[in-house]
Amino acid sequence: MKVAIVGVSGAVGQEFLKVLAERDFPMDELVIFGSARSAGKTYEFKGKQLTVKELKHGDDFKDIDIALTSAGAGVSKEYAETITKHGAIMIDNSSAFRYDDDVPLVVPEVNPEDSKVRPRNIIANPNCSTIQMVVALKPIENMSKIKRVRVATYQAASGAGAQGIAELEQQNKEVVEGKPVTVNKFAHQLAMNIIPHIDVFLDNDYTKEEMKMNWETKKIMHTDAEVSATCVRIPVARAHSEAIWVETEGPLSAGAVAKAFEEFEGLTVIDNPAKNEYPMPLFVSGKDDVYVGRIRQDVTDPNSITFWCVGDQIKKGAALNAVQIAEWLVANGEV
Ligand code: 2RA
Repeated sequence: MKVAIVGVSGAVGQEFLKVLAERDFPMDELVIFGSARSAGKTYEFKGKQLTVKELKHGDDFKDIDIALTSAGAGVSKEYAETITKHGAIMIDNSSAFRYDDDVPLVVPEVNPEDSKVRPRNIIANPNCSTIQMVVALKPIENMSKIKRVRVATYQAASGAGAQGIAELEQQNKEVVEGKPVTVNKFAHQLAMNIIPHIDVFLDNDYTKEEMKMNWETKKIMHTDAEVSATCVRIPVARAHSEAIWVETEGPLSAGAVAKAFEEFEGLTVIDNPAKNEYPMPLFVSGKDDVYVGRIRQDVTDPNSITFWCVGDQIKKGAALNAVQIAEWLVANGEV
């Protein structure tokens, strides 16, 4: 088994290295690729130094079985053919192929079987805000069909990559030192602020980030349930939080939903209001599971449940989900 990482110098690329090592992913060799700028750099993997190879068109992926790619949609589109032409399965973290009918969009806890049908040898990793939400929606859908979802997100700087985290750190320092604040990556100053704007605005006045939660949920869960999202960037380093309202066809009690969450693979429940215990991004950062809490009946509707959901954006929202797809392929003889 030979695995490649494409875009190894980015925040998700670096997390691929950590997650593959942490989970002792079964492989004989790991090859790491990056841009011309990253080529020649070295990164440690399980005590060995690996050197970044420049991503080029050619036959470098000839013996690769699985390629984990996270170098942006443009790079994914340009190199998909190079990566897959000899049979490598490309698990792509970008938005390049998510909405293509012949590319499965997979969250292993929700729709692992979709990975089997991949005519182009590409499997897409969903957007981070969608991944953590559908892990929590699935056990609800298993009990009563979901009719509608409303969600407000509180997304960490890490969603904008390593530069996003660096910009937040720099702004925090500048604010403390009373200096003018540098703004590059985000539309406005993020430190001491929140920004109700992630990705571009679309014709319907939602942002693309918000519509991704609608489109991707339908594709992953094979549902026609509509999702209305408001996506907000907050000055937190690396875990996304979401307030979620779910309307189901039949009534569900908060207790039954909490039990279903507890029993569901990939979810951890922290829900003890009496002790001020609920998931928070500071404590979920670096964790594998999606955390849920504040589970309660919606006072406006007996057929609705509302809860709070936090997931590490770089881990479950990106690198870990992709590696779990790879693990599923291995475990099911798909590779
Ligand atoms: C963000 N969802 O948080 C994006 C990253 N994929 O900006």
